[in-house]
Amino acid sequence: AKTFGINDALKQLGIQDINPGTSTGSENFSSGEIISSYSPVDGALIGKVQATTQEDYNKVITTATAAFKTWRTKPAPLRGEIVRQFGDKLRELKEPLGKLVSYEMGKSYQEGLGEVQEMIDICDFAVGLSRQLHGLTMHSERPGHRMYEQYHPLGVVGIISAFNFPVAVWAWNTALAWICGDVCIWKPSEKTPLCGIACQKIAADVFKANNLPEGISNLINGDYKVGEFMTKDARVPLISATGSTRMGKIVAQEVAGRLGKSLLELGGNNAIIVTPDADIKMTVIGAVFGAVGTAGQRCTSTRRLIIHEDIYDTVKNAVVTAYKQLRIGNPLDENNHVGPLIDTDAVKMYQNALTKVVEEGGNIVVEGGVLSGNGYESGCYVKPAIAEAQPSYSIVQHETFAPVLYLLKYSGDVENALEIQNGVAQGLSSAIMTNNLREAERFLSVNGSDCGIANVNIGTSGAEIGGAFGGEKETGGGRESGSDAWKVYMRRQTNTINYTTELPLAQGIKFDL
Ligand code: UN1
Repeated sequence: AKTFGINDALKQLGIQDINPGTSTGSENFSSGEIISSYSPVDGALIGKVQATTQEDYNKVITTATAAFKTWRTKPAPLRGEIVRQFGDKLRELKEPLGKLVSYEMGKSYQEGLGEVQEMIDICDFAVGLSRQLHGLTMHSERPGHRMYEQYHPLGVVGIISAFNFPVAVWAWNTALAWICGDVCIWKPSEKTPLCGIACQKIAADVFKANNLPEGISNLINGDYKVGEFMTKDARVPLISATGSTRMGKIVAQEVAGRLGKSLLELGGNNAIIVTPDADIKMTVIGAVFGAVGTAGQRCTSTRRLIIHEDIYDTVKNAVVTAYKQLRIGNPLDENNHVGPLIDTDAVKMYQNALTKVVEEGGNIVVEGGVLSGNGYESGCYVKPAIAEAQPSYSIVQHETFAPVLYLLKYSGDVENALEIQNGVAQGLSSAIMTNNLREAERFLSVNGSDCGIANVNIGTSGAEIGGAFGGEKETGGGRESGSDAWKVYMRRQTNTINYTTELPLAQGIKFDL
């Protein structure tokens, strides 16, 4: 049963029963296998997408490579104007697209809308940036010489995105890549292929309306093997990949093997440190949203609460009480806080984590479990769980993409909490809850958090697009979205110009002929 206006949303977005999953813009084709997209919300078949074969991909890369030659010559502010129009279309279609995100992925409608808002925000950011792709001017050591640097478009950018942010992560990459003069080939997750179809249609309409060639925005579909068409292809100078650390290691090695560039956004194991000076009310909101929002399937989800022993029981009781108010159910129903996991495989991983933490000696304080019965027929709805654990447990060291929160206790100085926080392989997001200036600054200092994102009195998830997004260690080191993340989508060129009639050599070298 497709409820909550889903049928209308699909119609508005141009989703068919069977959709060709390969596209260079207005041209849509595909000769691969059929991928069926089932909603985790109610288990219903939403639609089908035909996957991309190697032959289909060859057509795409040829078209994209040709389009790049035209697109790169358009002035950057003009490219910005196209992205502005794309952002306007997203504003028009925010509700249906937000609904599709919610229905196909399972996050709450509010979060679906929030995801589309991130797309709109990055478009606005990219439009401004299209007039600010600045390089530096340097002073030459030689008389009568000028030296400066410029940023040129890179080429075809391959984007591999995950199911959990089925539209925003593509937009972060593609909006910047477009204003930088690149063309993009996107492989969305095979778990959320219809979100990809919808976005590609919106982009294609804009390019067509502006009489721009096929191949500036391209879509391919399928599993990791389809991603490999790009990772192995030297015609794709940059691969931006979001997903598991396991996937990232494979992509990194493949791309490095041909000396390509990769931008990796991989797993997180994000913690909030709660010190004796924390505001408990704020801590509870930040921690609970961080742990159960998107059913714990954000790479920035809060996995660990590192609580000082003096306030441990207070914080634990407050969080447990908050969990009792959580309503789990259809994410399109705005009365619910927590929707389903993406599929039943994710449910198994969630169950394994709960078994494992108990085996390792953990103590469950909020019981988990899979929900069944009316409204839960898809088998993907689970109860957010909390376990008291030790930092060293292997399951605590591991990222489980589900709403399982571990409570860890520390004593003494914030130093000890930092050691626990940094003592994992991942390094994406981190937070401290404190009103103590010394603790906050210590957390942000050179020997503080080792993560790409470090927040004070905010949770670990829900980053704004204006900052560079990404993390260290096994998170992969990439940065996308705001700040100067655009630079990865361009090639830098250093130019030295001699406007004299002499040819002095640098470093004072004499070479008289
Ligand atoms: C992700 O989970 O892959 O910071 C991205 C956040 C969101 C993006 C998450 N703005 O939680």
